[in-house]
Amino acid sequence: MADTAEETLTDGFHLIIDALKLNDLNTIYGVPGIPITDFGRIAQAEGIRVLSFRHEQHAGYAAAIAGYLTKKPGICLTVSAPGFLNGLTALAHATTNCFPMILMSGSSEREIVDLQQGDYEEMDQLAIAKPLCKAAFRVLHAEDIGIAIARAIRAAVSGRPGGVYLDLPAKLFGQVMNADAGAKSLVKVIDPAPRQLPAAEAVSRAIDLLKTAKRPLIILGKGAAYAQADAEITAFVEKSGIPYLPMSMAKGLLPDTHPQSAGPARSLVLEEADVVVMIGARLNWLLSHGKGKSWGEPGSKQFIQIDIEPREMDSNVEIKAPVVGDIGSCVSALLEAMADDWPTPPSDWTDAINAKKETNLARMAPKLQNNNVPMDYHGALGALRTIIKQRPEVILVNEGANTLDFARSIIDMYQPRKRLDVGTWGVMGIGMGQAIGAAVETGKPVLAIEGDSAFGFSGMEIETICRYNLPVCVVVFNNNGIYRGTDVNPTGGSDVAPTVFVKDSRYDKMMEAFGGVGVYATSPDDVARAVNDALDSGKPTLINAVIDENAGTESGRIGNLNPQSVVGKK
Ligand code: ADP
Ligand code: TPW
Ligand code: MG
Repeated sequence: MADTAEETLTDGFHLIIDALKLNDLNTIYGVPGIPITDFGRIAQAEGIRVLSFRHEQHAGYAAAIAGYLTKKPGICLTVSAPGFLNGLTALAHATTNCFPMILMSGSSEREIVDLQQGDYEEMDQLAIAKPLCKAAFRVLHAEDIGIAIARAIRAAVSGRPGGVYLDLPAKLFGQVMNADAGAKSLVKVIDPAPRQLPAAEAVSRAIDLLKTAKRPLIILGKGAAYAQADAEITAFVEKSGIPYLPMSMAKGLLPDTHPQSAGPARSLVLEEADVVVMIGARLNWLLSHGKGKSWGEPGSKQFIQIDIEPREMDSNVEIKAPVVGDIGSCVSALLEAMADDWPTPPSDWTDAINAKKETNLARMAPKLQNNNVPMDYHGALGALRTIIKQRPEVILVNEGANTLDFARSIIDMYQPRKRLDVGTWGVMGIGMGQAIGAAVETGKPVLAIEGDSAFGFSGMEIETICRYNLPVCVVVFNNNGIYRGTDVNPTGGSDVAPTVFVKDSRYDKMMEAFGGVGVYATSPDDVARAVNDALDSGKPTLINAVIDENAGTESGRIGNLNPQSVVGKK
C-alpha cells in the first residue's frame, strides 16, 4: 500500500494476494518471469508460500494434486504464451480428472494481442484456454479482482470440480485504487462447494434396485476419495455387506485388506455382478465403458450411479438408478434408507469372490518374496509393499507402464488419498509435480515409484525437491527404456530402437548433483534398506533400482489398445 497526500492506495499485485489469502489459498506453484516476477516476490513477502519449479507443467501438476488432496483449488502461476501453454497441459489434466485448480497466467497487452501486432509473448490465451477447462476469465480492472477470484474459486470447486483459467494482463498488476475500496471489493466465498442433496425418489429407486441384487458390487472411484466422505462410505459398504472394487486412486479409502475388498478378484466381479453401484467413478475406458467381454453377458448388469454431474448418467450405458448429488449426501441418504436388518448378499456370491481372492493372492505371494538380481517387478515391489504396510501414512506417487500396473495391483493401501497416479489420461509426467504438491500440502513423506521413462518427463524437478528439502523418496525402476530395454533397430543402423534408453544409466547421480541422497540398488533388500533410510531421515533421495530389462511387457496391461499393422510385420 502507498500513501498519497489524500488517500491510501493499493494495487493489482496486492489485491490478488489479499483475495487469495482471504479465501485461505496460501500456496502458489509456478515459474517466475515477465509479467509476474514481482507478483511472486510480493506474494512471498506477504506470507504466501511461493514454490518455484523448473517447468510450468510440473507446477501445474502440483497445483492439480493439491486441489485433489485439499478440496481447495490449487494455484499455478505462469508467464505469458509459452509459460501459459506449459501450464495448460496440467489445467486440462485437472479438468479431465475432476480436480479443482486455478491457472493464473500473466498476459500481454490486450490492444496489441487483439490487433496481432506482435507483442512480447503475444497470444490470445483466454481463447486457447477456454475449451480445455471448466471456466476461463480475464480481469481488466483492479476493482474486479475480488469478484474474479471468487468466480474462479466457485467454478473450480462447485459441482464437478475442474480447472479454471484466470487471465491477468500485465497492466492489471500495477493499477492502483483506493485501499479501503479495494478491501471492500474482495469477496470471501461462502460455501464454495454447496452440498447437493439427492432427490428422495432417486434414493428409493436405487434402494429398490439394490434389494433385488443377487450379485451386487460397489465400485469406488477417485471422486469418492476426493469427496472426503470416508466415514459415510465405510458405513455404507459395511452395512450393505457388498463387495467393492476400488479404482486405482480410491485404493485405501477402505484398507485394501478389508474383507469386502474384491480387488484381487477383479475380473470375476466385473463379469458376474448383476447390480453395480458406481460411487464417484466414471464408466470410461478404465472400466471398458461398462460393456464388452470383461462385463460378462450383454444385458447382465444394472447400474446405480452416484455422481454430482447429471450428464455423467447414461454416458456409456443405461443407468437404471441415477443418484445425482454430492457423494457424502447421497451415501448418507442411501444408508438412512436401508433397513437395519438389510440382508447380506447371498453367500454363494461372496464365497466365490473369497475363493478367487485366496487363489490369486496365494499365486502372487511367492513371487513377491524373490530376491533376484537383477530385480524383476515383483521382487522390487514386494519390498515396497512391505514398507507401505509398515508406514501406511506415506503418500505413494506412481507412474510408468509396467511400473504402474504392477505397483497398483501389488501394493496394498491402507488410508484414503494416499495413492496418486496417472489418472484418467494415463499421462506420463505427473511424478515429481505430484510428489512436491503432496509433500507440501500434507507434510507427509512421499514415495514416488517411477518407470525410468516416466521419471524423465519431470526429472529436473528433483532440484526443486532438494531446494525445498522435501521428504520425497523417488525409486526409479530402471529397465533401460519404455516398457523394456530389449528392442532392437530392425535396420541394423546405429540408432537404437525408439523405446530404448542409454543402458545402465545412473539416475541416482542426478540426485547427488543437487545435494540429495543417491542410491544404486541391485536387489530388493537394497531397495528396502534405502527407502527405509529415506523415510526415516526425510532427506530427498533417489534410488536407481536396476530392473531386468526383459521383465516388462509392451504397454504394461493395456497393450491391447495399440493399433497393429498387418503390412510388412517383422
Ligand atoms: P476413477 O478414475 O477413479 O474411476 P473418475 O475420475 O472417472 O474416477 O470419476 C470421478 C467422478 O466423481 C466424476 O464423475 C465426478 O463428477 C465425480 N465427483 C467428484 N467429486 C464428487 C463429489 N463430491 N460428489 C459426487 N461426485 C463427485
Ligand atoms: C505424456 C506414452 C505410456 S507409458 C510410457 C509412455 C512413454 C513409459 C513407460 O516406460 P517406463 O515404465 O516409465 O519406463 P516401464 O516400467 O514399463 O518400463 N507421453 C505422455 N503420456 C503417455 N502415456 C505416453 C507418452 C507412454
Ligand atoms: Mg522403463
